Amino acid sequence: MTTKVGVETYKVLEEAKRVLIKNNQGEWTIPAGGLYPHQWLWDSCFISIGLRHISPQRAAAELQLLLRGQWTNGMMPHMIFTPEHFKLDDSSLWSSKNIPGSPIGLATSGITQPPLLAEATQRVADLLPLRERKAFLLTMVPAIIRYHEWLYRERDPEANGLVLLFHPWETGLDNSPAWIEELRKVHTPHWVKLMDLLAIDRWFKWLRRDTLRVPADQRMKTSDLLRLYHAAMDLRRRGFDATRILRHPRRHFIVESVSFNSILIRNNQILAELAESIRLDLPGWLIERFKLAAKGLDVLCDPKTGVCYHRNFDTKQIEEEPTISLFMPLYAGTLSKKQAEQLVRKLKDKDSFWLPYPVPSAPKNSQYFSEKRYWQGPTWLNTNWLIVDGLKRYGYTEEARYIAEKSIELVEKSGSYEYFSPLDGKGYGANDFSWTAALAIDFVKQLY
Ligand code: 2M8
Repeated sequence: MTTKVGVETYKVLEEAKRVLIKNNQGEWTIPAGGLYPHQWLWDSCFISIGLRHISPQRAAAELQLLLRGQWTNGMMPHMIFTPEHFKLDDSSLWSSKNIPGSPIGLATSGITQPPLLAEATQRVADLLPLRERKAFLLTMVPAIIRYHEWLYRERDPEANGLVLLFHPWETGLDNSPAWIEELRKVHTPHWVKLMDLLAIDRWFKWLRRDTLRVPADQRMKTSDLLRLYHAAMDLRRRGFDATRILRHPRRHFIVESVSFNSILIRNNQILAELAESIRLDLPGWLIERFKLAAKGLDVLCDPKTGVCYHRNFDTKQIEEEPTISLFMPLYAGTLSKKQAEQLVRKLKDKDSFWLPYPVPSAPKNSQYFSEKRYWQGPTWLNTNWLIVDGLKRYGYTEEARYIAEKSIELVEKSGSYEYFSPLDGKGYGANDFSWTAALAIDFVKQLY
């Protein structure tokens, strides 16, 4: 079968299946061999969304295994470490075993990632036979409720429905221009300043494991990576405890992110549906917070245009740095029809986002734009998936179809790369990347 843009979809399906089999670890999947040897939270959610078309049972296991990493306070860590791959920059950075409430006998990170568990759970459950579905939901839903409770209890100190993030890794969009700016403000110790001043970034290449596998011009600068480690070490020193971190907001990266909150809002809605389907009551205070969340997001948005930017928690300053996050409120479903229309117009602007292979992680006319550099320009299939889902729910079927077809075309043309040039579709980052493969399968299934 061929798509409108001439892609032979069966070839894409075969390629995607090969990648998922290659990265399969039994009951869970690594994002990619070498560079990403552990289990990541939102990767496993995206992976299960594609994997359910091959085996709903295996997709269910992928999500259930994530629950082994849940902390007693409800936090879902962004990484669960595989013991044989412990590296200096991995588990020792977090030392989770020293933190009360972390899972026993398992090393995890101490921060979270975009909360897509409810979405993934619902999609997988829909394809399971009735009896298995119920058992699956009975294990997943109470854990997801505890996770959303943690998010609103620990990360919404002003009880306004907007949750805070303490690290760019929590956003999933690590070096997105918006986060690099915020990070540089608070995590530039003297030694990093000196590195920048003397431009000796490349002397510290040995500290990195990513650039051993991927050319340096596709990743972030070493000094920025060191800032990320510095931020993580600061959080660890405070036991990842929100109360202690919020005591000195000026010293930490603390932001109200549009993309994370948008994903949370949609997942709140789905969680409420899931709980109802198994006759489980959500706590009253949580339902109230879900209602506030949509209004909370409005605080970050221009009511006329529907354009939303993140806010620095300490200064309460809205930072107008355009990135892929601009389009996440479409996924949240919180925009009025008029605002959505304006945002779609922005999406289709040929000088910024509507490039030959949309949607770039940063607009072409941004000073940060680089077609190869990680979250500063390349097109990623996971953000495309979220935008496509939002566009469809707002009735923009043509635009949604176009982005889905171009996403499938990327995989046919270049393979299952981690990210792609939005200009010519060339693949960059890790090859044989799991969520690219999984979401290509889902896009094919959505369209044909
Ligand atoms: C990237 O992030 C990790 C840290 O969490 C890294 O750079 O090592 C991001 O693209 C993130 O969104 C993704 O979940 C992770 C694994 O694919 O890689």
